[in-house]
Amino acid sequence: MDMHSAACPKKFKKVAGSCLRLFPNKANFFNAYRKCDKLNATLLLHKTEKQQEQITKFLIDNGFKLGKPYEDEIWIGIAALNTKAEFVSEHDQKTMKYMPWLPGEPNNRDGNEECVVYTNRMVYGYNDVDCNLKHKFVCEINKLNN
Ligand SMILES: [Ca+2]
Repeated sequence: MDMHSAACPKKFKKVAGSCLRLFPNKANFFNAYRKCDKLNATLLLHKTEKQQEQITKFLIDNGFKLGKPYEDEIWIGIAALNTKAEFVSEHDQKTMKYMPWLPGEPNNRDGNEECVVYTNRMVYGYNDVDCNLKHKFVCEINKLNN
């Protein structure tokens, strides 16, 4: 292996400049977040449309049935748990420049949707949902400056 290449930890796979690890067992947002944190990782974030495409391909290749709505949705590391109810990266509370919301989202249904999942309703994108729902998740370690 090239000494200059940023190797990923065991069980993580290098995708689009990040190391990703899939967790097929569903958990609520908080437990998923903690699980990633213990691995010095964060919940998945998309930084650009190109990176989103590469990661989506990786997810599909790894058995995620993202083509079917409401099945196999994946937690994204974005939440609006702050006092301003603003969607930010939960890890560092920074505003995300790239947030591919699905049409009509975020809609904060019943005033109870403060976390974000990656899902498919004809197109791939974000939906705000109840943080206590259980979903699969991906932990990410950022390796490259992008
Ligand atoms: Ca919603």
